[in-house]
Amino acid sequence: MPDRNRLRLAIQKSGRLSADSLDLLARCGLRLRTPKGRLIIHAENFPVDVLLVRDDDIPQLVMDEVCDLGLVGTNVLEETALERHLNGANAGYAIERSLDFGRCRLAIAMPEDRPYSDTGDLQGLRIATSYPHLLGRFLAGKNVQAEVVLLSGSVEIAPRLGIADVICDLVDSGSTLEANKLRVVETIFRSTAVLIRGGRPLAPEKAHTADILLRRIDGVLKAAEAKYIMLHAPKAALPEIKKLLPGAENPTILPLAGDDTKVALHAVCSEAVFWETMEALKKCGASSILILPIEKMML
Ligand code: PRT
Ligand code: ZN
Repeated sequence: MPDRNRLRLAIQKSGRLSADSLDLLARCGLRLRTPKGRLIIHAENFPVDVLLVRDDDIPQLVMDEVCDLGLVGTNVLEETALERHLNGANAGYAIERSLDFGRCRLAIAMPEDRPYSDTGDLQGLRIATSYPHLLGRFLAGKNVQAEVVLLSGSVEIAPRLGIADVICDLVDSGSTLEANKLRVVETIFRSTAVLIRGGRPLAPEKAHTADILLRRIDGVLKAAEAKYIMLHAPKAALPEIKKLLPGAENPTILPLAGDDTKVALHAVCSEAVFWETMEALKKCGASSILILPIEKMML
């Protein structure tokens, strides 16, 4: 019998989001052993069961309340929601957190040698895509009539095969497009991985577990950007040095043994510390500047 109080979380079984999803859960302290071939993993030290599924199935598993939470790209989420709205199915969900992986954009791309000036040039063309609803919404918004050719994969070869004139597909680095002599002419959607829950509130026991998980995710996300900075500084330069520290509140100032003119400064910077910042600190007289990663953070 499944334990009704355990939270069910769907993640991608195998693909671009899998490693980052498992990594996030591990950073949140969930002990997940992943035996090969298993479709469900019971966290050993936390009341969460993780379902390993295709990313396309994640929104509907959450919207149909088979799972309480899901980790999925907003591209798949929005496409599914549009489709379910059209079919009159329940499309309720809430985005609990935006995550720092799975970034890409859904873009219309044309053969490099084809001229393009604006969306009017898409009129009457055949556009191959796996995202008919996101594309349809974009075209309708621009008053463009085009034929949508539905393909489930390898969309980028459609123009070469002669089954479409242009494509609408996910782009990350752009190298797939380049290899197929295509160029982006319109970005229609920007996507990132998100943690979602269904439209209805969770039962109290599960809501409590979800709250703990969300707070841990917040800690992981904050720690990813944050850095711990340590440096030595002349006392006189402190006001200027403090102004240079990105997003630091109330640094700790410690005396330096054997030197009355200098102090040690320790601070948590909530934003990334770039080389330029370090160079500016050095110019103000700072020395022995150390920037350390932060593994976990709870404010
Ligand atoms: O089997 P399953 O259905 O679970 O996996 P899948 O093959 O449908 O999806 P997968 O693993 O390829 O992608 C999962 C999710 O990762 C997507 O839904 C997006 O949210 C996100 N993501 C981020 C991407 C990309 N970047 C991406 N670049 N998904 C796909 N691509 C593909 C794109 O379709 C194109 O073929 O990568 C190619 C382009 O990459 P670049 O770097 O050459 O531009
Ligand atoms: Zn998929």
